[in-house]
Amino acid sequence: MSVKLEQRDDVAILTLDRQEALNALSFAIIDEIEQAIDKVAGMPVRALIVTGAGPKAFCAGADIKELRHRSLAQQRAGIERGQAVFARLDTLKVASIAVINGYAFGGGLELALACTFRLATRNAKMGLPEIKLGLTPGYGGTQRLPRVVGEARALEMILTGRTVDAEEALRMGLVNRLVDGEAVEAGLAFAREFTVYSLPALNFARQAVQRALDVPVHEGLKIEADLGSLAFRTADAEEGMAAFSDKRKAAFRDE
Ligand code: CO8
Repeated sequence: MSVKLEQRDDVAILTLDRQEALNALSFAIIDEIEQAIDKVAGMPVRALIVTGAGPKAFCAGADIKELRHRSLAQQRAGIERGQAVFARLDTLKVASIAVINGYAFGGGLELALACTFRLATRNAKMGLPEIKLGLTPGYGGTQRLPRVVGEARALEMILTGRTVDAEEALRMGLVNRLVDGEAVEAGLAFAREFTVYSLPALNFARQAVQRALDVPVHEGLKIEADLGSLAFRTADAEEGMAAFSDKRKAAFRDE
């Protein structure tokens, strides 16, 4: 197995481990990622960390050696399959954190873009170099990158295929933070900043923000009103407001 799944406290950790190919995404690994996401959906966790094994790479992208000599129909099916698997990260019941600990190219960066948050170690290097292969991004990069960094920066990265280092990625908002030390520990520390809160409230907030970029503002505000009202009806909202009044720490129960 090239995808490892473990649980540390209340956080699931998915690690790509195919170090001889810099954790490149073979079609078999795409299947394994899907199986791991299925398992995470049934685990008692409050966040998912996605990272790469070894000192060099988060993930060097689709397995280029597998891509050659495929029919057009196979290529289209492969693209749609990868898109569908990565889309499951978006809709997973818990937020996901990509800890980019080295190279994240092509499908590797697209995997990170499908996560809720991205952290990068200082040696991280990112890019969508498909253009250099005569290809274009196929696992969501053309859609998610402009939503994260804006159209002009996304077009620059996609049309030039250039590599962005960790500092530049932070400046352009491609990653949320740069982290030092061990990747999983850094991801766990970040996760603890939100896993203490009510899962229903976290999910309502995440859904509202995710849908913001797909609908006009007036519709987005309706979504905000709907989800905000649902949050207000939860026992956790009652507990949170009571705890504020009582000057104590809230004890959320995800209800
Ligand atoms: N696929 C297959 N093997 C890879 C890949 C890859 N993407 N990246 C690295 N490897 C392999 C190398 O072939 C090498 O194996 P070997 O020792 O057997 O020759 C091993 O990993 C180590 O790699 P390098 O020796 O190249 O290591 P360096 O440190 O010199 O370079 C780089 C690291 C810069 C990351 C370099 O390996 C590189 O440029 N890799 C390719 C990056 C890339 O172009 N990624 C985009 C791929 S296309 C894509 O992701 C499209 C997504 C959507 C497609 C939809 C398909 C259905």
